[in-house]
Amino acid sequence: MKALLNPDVIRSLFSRAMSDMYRAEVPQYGALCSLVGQVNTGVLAGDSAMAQRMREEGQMDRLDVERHGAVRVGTAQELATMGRLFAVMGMQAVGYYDLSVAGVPVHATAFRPVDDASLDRNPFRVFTSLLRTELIADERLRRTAKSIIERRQIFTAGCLALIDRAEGQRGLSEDEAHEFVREALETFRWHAEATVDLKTYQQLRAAHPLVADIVCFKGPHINHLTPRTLDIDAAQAGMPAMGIQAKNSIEGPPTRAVPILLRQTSFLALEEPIRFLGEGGDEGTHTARFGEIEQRGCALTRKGRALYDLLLGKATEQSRSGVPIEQAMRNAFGEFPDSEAELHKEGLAFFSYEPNLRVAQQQVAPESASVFELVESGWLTLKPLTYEDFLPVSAAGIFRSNLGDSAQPEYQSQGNRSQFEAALGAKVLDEISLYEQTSKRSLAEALKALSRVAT
Ligand code: OOG
Ligand code: NI
Repeated sequence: MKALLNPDVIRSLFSRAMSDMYRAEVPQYGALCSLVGQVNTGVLAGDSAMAQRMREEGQMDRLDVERHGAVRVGTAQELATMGRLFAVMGMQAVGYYDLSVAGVPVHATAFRPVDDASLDRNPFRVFTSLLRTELIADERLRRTAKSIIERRQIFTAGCLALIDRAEGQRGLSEDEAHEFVREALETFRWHAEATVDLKTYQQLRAAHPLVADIVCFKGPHINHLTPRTLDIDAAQAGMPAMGIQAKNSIEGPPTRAVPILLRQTSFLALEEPIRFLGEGGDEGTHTARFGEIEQRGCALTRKGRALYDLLLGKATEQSRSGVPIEQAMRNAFGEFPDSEAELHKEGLAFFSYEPNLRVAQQQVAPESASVFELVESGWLTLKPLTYEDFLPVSAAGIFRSNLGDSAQPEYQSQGNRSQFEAALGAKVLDEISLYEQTSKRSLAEALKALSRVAT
């Protein structure tokens, strides 16, 4: 029997290859990566406790690897095959994101590793959106769009064959994995030639820039990659000096002592030359590709998430009445508790638990002690669980800032998770349940370790 690679290894090979391709294709992304590198070095030099913690947790050597990328597909078939392709790399569909509420005619999921060890080995995930053709109002245009995307094949024959093989033999050998990465990469490559004429492109673009982006090309080019920054405020402030045009504001919660969820910002998509079909080979441009950076904080419980959404709503309301959005966010989020102890006590955030065996040896915990008492008296140490997912309102902000047009249509639409799952051919996992399980497992193990000391 031939030896099969761990899917985490295939994911690392793939994200590396994707990063190399993107840096070569989008030089500005390379500049952003250098900026992030400088900012991260500065933060670590100034905060030796953080540097120490990251070294202990083995995070240093993965600091530079990309956290996520994004693609947009056109049909159920494309989404389902995308799901199978990512499964070869140990990535599953987590979360459902409805973007129609923000005037973007797609819904989405994130393909990502789910267990801690895999996230640790390589955190790469892909935010994957599916076009909702039913949101194209004009019926003739909708039919045009559908017939174009239904005719195309975005995966190479070699890639499809290797997905089949991986499913059949439950993995890939090293040679097969290298070939798979080469073939899979083709799907994500940029094409400077459109598959339609300029007029069709313009019509689809008028329906929504995203419709044109998804429909008019040979495949779903990777539209951004996102490294991790340790100080997103500094990175945002540093962009102009590097000649990088940053998006106006950082998406997500404001700066806090204890970071929560996800903060992200991007540089604006580049206007790139495109050749269109037709006699004269019309020339035009298209904006799709950009670079993004992210900073992750702790995962919130359902209660914490409800509070986040409530305060985000308040801030949005304030900003509609003229308060700058950053100020509005700071005003609203004053109400969100900002210490680990409070977040834990009020059940707003998820934590893992470390047993403190030295304390337990000196002083045995009373049988009846609650988890909070064990934390307060030092038997258990808290560690926030990192949020590994996305935020629909932030994602919509990232989409919008990169579409060029400021006016967004208002869709009379609800999310449609079951339609998305039918297209994918599988249910998406519930992200909050994943954090819940991790937290519970860690608590059970910590309590067991403490009780072993006690006996
Ligand atoms: C995806 C935008 C969403 C994020 O980080 O929230 C996203 C896209 O533009 O296709 O990547
Ligand atoms: Ni992104």
